[in-house]
Amino acid sequence: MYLLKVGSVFLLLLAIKHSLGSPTFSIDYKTDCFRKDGEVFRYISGSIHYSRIPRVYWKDRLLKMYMAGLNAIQTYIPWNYHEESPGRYSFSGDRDLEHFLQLAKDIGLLVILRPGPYICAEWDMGGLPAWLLKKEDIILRSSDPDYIAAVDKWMGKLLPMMKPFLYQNGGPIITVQVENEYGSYFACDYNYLRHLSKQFRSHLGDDVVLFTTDGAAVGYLKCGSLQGLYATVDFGAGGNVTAAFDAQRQAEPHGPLVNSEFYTGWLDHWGSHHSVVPTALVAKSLNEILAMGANVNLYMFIGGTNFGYWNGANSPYGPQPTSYDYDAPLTEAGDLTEKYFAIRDVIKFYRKIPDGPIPPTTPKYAYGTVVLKKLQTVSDALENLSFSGPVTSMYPQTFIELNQAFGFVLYRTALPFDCSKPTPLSSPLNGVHDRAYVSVDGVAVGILERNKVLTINVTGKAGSQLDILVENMGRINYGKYINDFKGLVSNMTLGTDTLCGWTMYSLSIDEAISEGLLSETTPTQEPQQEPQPAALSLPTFYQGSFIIPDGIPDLPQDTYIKLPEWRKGQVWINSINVGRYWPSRGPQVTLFVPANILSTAAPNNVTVLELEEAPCSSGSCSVEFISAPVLNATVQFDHKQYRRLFNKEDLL
Ligand code: 6GJ
Repeated sequence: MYLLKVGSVFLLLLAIKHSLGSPTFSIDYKTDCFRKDGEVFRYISGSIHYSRIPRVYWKDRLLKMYMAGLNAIQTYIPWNYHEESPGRYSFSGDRDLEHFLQLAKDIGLLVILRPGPYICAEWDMGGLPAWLLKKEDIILRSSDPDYIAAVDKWMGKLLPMMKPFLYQNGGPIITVQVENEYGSYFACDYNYLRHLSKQFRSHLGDDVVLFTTDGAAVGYLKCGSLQGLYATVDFGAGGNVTAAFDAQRQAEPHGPLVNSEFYTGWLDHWGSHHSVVPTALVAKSLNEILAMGANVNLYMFIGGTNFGYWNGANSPYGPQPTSYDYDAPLTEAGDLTEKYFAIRDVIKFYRKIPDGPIPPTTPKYAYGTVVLKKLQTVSDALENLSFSGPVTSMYPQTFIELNQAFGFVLYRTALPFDCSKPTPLSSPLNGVHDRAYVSVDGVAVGILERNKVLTINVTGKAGSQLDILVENMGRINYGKYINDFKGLVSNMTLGTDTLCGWTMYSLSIDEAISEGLLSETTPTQEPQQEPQPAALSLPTFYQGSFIIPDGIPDLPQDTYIKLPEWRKGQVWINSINVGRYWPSRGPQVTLFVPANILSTAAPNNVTVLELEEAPCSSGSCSVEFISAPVLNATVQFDHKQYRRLFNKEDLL
């Protein structure tokens, strides 16, 4: 009886607010729907991650989503994208969240905001900043006091920025998600969820609709939902829609049906086949969902790109590629697809599609072949790459201990004894996180890889220099192993000896390239003979440039860079880190290069860090700019699916 009274009072207050003309958005438990300004409202939303799309393209993508018939968009806020070190915030340029929200509002799209603090999203450590791992035994996504202290500080910065954008305050944000699929996480810490709920309420007020999202199974909802947070579910195309919403009804007997993540495609991993979800399956399931009157968010509507080092990984260890195309209705480059129009045709049955032109697919330009020249190896450039200088210690330190979050660290020691015979260099505890390029006295000898290659044989003399360049390939973003330390996270052995006495160089490669600190190393002596194409070379920088003439209408245009015969590395264009390439493993072969990083006013510089073997000694030392992507090349490994495409219980 009491609850009924409270409910009626709440509705009365809402009605009063509404009658006074203030915008209202709420849940109506009597008629199992959302109400916007007092009227029944159902959202048809699409996920777009501003952190994966250049700012200059936000309006284009949002307009395409609006013209598809969506009335809302959903976006995550990656904490680590905005607070790369404690207390140092960035909200400008490509990180200008407020501008993104204003654009959505101006276009007529409402917003479903997902500020985490954990977001999963195939994003490094699920959006949590790596510096949280400074406390080695921190329990992430729990009531751990150090984690909570950092969360409170971050939410104390972010949520007051978001409050003016709430629908009730004249903004586009209609609902706010607390955490992310918490029911899939081992901790099941209700006090943590309660704390977050209290924090969100205290910063955002009592009117905003707060919700949770979990897999569509009671097992997930058990630890993922909380009184006061509206429980929603997620499930993909091809499943049993009724059963999935029955699961939601277990947690929410009344209120709107909501699928917060209707998977329109799926994620990729290096070494696995490119994921695709058939358009017909997506259209059929979407129609079922809409026919039930349910609210839905299509995850992803546009996936975009993991520029730089931002990709995440799945357990046991499978990093995701640079492209987050996701086989989504809009491609990574924002192109309209068959799936886009099929979804638009389904939505037409349920709401009026806006009239007017759909922004066209942007033209792509093939700038052709660009010849590169060898600059210097990482080892040659060490002085210019290691801004903080060498650190010495008995045993190897992790990236975080060396105050480094992303990229590469060089670990150096000396062979403690003669290895005239091939001697095993091992990481017995699988502690190479994640890939290591090994050389002895300046000669590349092999590659170690987490979970795959824990031992290689080396030869050399006592005192020979052993270099191990360790690459962070992305932190696990889902499950209990998200506290994913990087570097040599456990000791290395040579034969039966533990290697001690390390010198470590934290490499600031992006900064060094931006400051133009890389140069050509003139060889100390002419090579005795043409170097034979080795199976492996030292990690080496190459550089070239190309001109886009000014005065040509429509140039520069988007393009894709392809690195034929190159094996694995990182690419910078005009000092912008466009991401990782690994055509020797696939499935991604090309990297998206948005027009906004290209110039007609000066030569466009291309810098490549090739980690294994460039084609320069045996073939053409060049890269190509082409007009179409290649994301589904044959893969060199097809390991077991890192994360089952669909768990049985997810599909019920
Ligand atoms: C979500 O977890 C996550 O919330 N997710 C997927 N879920 C399928 C779960 C299978 C066990 S696939 C990709 C998305 C994103 O990671 C999203 O952030």
